[in-house]
Amino acid sequence: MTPGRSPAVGRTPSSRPGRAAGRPKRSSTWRWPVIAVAAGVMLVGCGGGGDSAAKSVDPATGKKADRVVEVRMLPERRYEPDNVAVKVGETITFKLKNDGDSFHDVTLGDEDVQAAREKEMAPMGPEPMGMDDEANSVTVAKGETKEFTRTFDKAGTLIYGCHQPGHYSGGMKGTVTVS
Ligand SMILES: [Cu+2]
Repeated sequence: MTPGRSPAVGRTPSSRPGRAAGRPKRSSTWRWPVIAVAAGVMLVGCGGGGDSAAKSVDPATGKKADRVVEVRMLPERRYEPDNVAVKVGETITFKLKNDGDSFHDVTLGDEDVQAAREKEMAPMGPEPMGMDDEANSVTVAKGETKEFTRTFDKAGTLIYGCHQPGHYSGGMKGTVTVS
């Protein structure tokens, strides 16, 4: 989106938990048109810390969530649960609860999306850090909970992975099975 920028510029590591520093403007290969909308919704949600009503609608489809699925991030760098089964057409609000001892994040997408995110995070260094939320990536500080809502309109398997340093390669991932 901003050409010619070095990867490190504009990605403000937020040292304080819960603050989305800077503007979500990183490029993502995934669903470009909805990013602006999603970012707006997430920023609104971040301010109050409890405005889940604003986030229980999929910004891409306008559909209200059919149900809420809670996913916990554990200190041993795992998600609980690590598989979520949904029906085609269902809209799910994921409630992401960080019970770990550092930042964790969730990127939802296929293998390519995971690989791209891993590559994007690589230059950020070895320390866990907060990142601006995007349409398909949400970072959660320890002790905090965030939500995002997504409609699953195609059968198949998606992955949710954490791309804090070493987490994804260490197995911090889960699957959404859509059938
Ligand atoms: Cu993690």
